[in-house]
Amino acid sequence: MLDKVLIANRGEIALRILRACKELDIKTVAIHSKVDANLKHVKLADEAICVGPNPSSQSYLNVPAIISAMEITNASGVHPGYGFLAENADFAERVERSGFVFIGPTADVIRVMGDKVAAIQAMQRAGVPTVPGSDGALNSDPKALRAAAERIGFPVIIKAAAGGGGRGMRVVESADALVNAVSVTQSEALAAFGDGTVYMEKFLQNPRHVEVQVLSDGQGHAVHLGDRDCSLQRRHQKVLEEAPAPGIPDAARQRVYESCVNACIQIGYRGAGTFEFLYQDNEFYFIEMNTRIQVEHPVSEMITGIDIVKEQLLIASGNPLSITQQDIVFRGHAFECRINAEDPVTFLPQPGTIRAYHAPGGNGVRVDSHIYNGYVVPPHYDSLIGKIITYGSDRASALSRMANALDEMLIDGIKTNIDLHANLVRDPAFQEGGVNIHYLEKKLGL
Ligand code: MV4
Repeated sequence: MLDKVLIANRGEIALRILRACKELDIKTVAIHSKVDANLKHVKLADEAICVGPNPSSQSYLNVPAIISAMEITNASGVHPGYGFLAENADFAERVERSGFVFIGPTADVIRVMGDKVAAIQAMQRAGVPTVPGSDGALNSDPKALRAAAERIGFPVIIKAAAGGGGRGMRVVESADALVNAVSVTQSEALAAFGDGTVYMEKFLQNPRHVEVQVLSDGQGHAVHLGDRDCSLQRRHQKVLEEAPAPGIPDAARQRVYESCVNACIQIGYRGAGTFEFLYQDNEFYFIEMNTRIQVEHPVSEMITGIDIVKEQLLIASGNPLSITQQDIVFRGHAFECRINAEDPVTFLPQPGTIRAYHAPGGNGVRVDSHIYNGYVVPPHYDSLIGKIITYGSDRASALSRMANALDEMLIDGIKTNIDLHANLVRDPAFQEGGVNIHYLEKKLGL
């Protein structure tokens, strides 16, 4: 078993990882920037090291400082959380070359999934359904571009291979705009990612974002933990998630689960991972794979009773998966509201001091947050300050618990999006279930 884990992250996920380590009797090392010395997990960790000044580039992304911290503390592994270095293949490689365990997949697998063209090709080989598209990278030959688009059918979307999460994409409605759109997306991708490779997919007009959570040990065993619907988003930032995705026929669901599990075994996937799909007209279309723990992992934990972070630590310690698919019982429904320190009108981050904090509670209510009275939300990082997760035996009861939990929660001193959530959970279309990726932005009048 891993004996000491360095937590290369901050905020709620760092605290989440610390709690999982404690349950497994693993010693913890917190790293932090200057301003983050008072984070809750820093206070609770066995050891803490300041790795640099406030900008992430000099602290949470400072690879030499983090590796040094592992050496100084004699840590055996590093948990990257989400964001920062979580999907940086070069970091994973340096960690392993320095003789430490990277809690996640191998650097090779991270690298394949970071290249969206390679990821799609790997999934196609493994039998995962993908969006009709260009079968690889595009060149700039106008004739070939036109032929590809006409085979796929307009509208199409041009995406950067090094992009993902909504960065570097352009929708093309007709043939006359195609060549220019490809060339502009190539230039933008080259400038943004240092890689101008682009590919083409059929543009799906009103899909839902449905993703499948997996656990795989890299030793031939893999399971899925069902799906999550993350369609409620604004500018590619998820706002509210739920598990399972409502209203999906069981046959389609089981087919896609099986393809994800097979893919994990085929690519030698190790750790927790997420297959992202667009879901439209009863069909799943793979778009990307995330090789990290995700913000919204708690909703899957609630409906399966499995602690995904503990499973990551067990897998990274070299244990074969102890759970089989038959052991996993899906029960009930869960929601997660992401609580952000942001202006409710402009959505701009609102750093500041928390003057009063009352967390909601009660049956089926979970709060994953690092905040406390007097905590200062710094301006340097993501505005997520916590998550409310509710569970119920059915969707309506989980949603009613969320409405009550949001009303109970009080955060004074900074602006938050709690009222937005309180409004959303009372929205008739959302209550009905199955709204698409455009619903929230339309509701907000964007
Ligand atoms: C798409 C799409 C429609 N058709 N691909 C945006 C984030 C990135 N992960 C993929 N994205 C999209 N890819 C095809 N072929 C629409 C989106 C998209 C989206 C996807 C998921 C969640 C929110 C979204 C918001 C706008 C566009």
